[in-house]
This record gives sequence, structure tokens and C-alpha cells, in this order.
Amino acid sequence: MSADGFSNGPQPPPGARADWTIDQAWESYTPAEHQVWITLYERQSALLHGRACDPFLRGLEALDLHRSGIPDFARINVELNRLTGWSVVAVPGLVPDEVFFDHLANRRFPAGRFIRKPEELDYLQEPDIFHDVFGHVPMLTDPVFADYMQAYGRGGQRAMQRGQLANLARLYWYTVEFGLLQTPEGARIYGAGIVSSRAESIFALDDPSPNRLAFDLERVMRTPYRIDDFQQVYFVIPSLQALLDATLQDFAALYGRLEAANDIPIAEILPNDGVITRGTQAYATARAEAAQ
Ligand code: HBI
Ligand code: FE
Repeated sequence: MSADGFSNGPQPPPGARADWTIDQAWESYTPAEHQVWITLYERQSALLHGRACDPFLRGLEALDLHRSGIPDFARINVELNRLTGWSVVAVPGLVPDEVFFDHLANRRFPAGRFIRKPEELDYLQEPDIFHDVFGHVPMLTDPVFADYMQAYGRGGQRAMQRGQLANLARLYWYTVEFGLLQTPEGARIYGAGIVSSRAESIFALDDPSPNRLAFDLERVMRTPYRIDDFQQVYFVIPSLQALLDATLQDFAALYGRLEAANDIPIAEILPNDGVITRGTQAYATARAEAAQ
């Protein structure tokens, strides 16, 4: 561990602090940048009633994210801190896993300060402020999910020491990024990667192509995911409490079993899977054929 408390991994970019945070410098956003947020916000929020879960919609309201333009972290952090002790901190972009986990373990969510270009509205490589703040932050107002994200950060720190990061990244992907929550009205979105994407907000709930399976932590950790396209499987939790409870287990025994287990092919359904939708995989097949 070097002086700044992190191992001698990649150093922060110029202008960033040792923990990779930067000032948001909210006053330096241009009207055009605020307009991109407004365009994305109006498009997504029109879509999400009846699609996003209630804790997400309550979080949007609680943090007043429907203000006209890019939120000022100093403003939203007052309410976010009061609700669950979380803060949003600005970072230049993706940060090393070790830095990311340390922030989560301390209830700090690292959010990119940059926003996508108007010509990038539908897809961008790296999470921007709309993905991070519109997608991830509203759920952090929910006390149970707030506890889950901190537990995930602590789990990440342990996983790094054991070299089990790949399995833990799958848990993040299939819950925090692409998770669905079962409700009496049907499945609802809580994953940031879905809720911040117009097309996937529709695909994840309505399209017959993907499998939708009951969440099982070990099953998720054995399942690869797509980083370049819609998911071929979505995992559905019965409640946020069930997701938090799943992290309160003996991960050493779990990691031991995972080392001995094979990955499960991404579109496969196992005999003891809880099947909510047996997908056609028509979308993924068509995309694979088009790519040939
Ligand atoms: N850094 N800023 C930022 N945001 C992320 O979502 C993020 C990251 N670094 C690593 C990472 N995510 C993934 O590897 C997680 O699975 C840990
Ligand atoms: Fe994300």
C-alpha cells in the first residue's frame, strides 16, 4: 500500500485526487450539455412509469432529478446523505476496480462528470453522467439497496484479495446494471444499464427474445454477460431485501464451489432454474447472423 492508501496500481490522471475524484465544476457545464441531459431525461422519464420499479421512481422525485439540466452533486448530496448516507462523487471516467470498490464500501458513488454528445444519445462506450446519475443514483435513496451497494463494495475488496473479481463483476452486471424486480404488477426495472437506455427499457420487459430467470446468486456468478448488446438473460429478484440477504453468506465456500464449476452458456436454461420467460433468443440469433 503506497502513501495514498491504494496499491501501486494505475495512478490518477492529472487533476484528479489520489482517490481519483475530481471537482464536478457544475458551473462549467454549457447550455448544450444541460440540453443533452434534458433531452435524455424527458425521453426516459416518459417511458419509465409502469417500467421502472417504485424505489427508482421515488428516488427520481426525492432527488428532484427532473430539474432542468445536469444535477449539481452538491445539491443532490444533501438529500441523498440524509436518506441513506450516500454521496455522489465526480470522477474522470472508469476508475480501477480497487478504487471503485473502496468508494462503494464507504457509501460514495463515483459518477463520470462528462455527458455524451447529442449524436451519441443512444449508445456510448463509457458510463457518462446520465448513465451514472440518472441510472444508478435514484436507487441509492432506497435504504435496502443502499446497504446492498455498500455490501457489494466490501465484497469487491474481498474478491480482489482472492482473485475472484470476474465472478463478482457478473453479480454487479446482472443486478446493479441489468437487474429486474418482481412486483404484483409484473417485472419492473431496477438496473441502471436498462433504466438509462430507451431501447433496453422496452426490450428487457417486453421482448420475447431474452430468458428471464429467478435470481440465484451462485447461478448469476456462473453466467457470462454481454457488454456489447442487449442481455440474453435477465435475472429477477423477488425483493430488494432478498438481494441484500444473498450477500450475507459465506463467500469463501461459494468461491470454492465456483472455482470447481463451469460457466453456464449465456442462453442456456438449467433444469432447476426458476423460469419466468423461456426466451426465443431471436434477437441475439439475428444479430449474430447479421454480424457474419
Ligand atoms: N468505475 N467510474 C466507474 N464506474 C463503474 O461503474 C465502474 C468503474 N470501475 C470498475 C467497474 N465499474 C466494474 O469493474 C465493476 O464491475 C467493479
Ligand atoms: Fe453503471
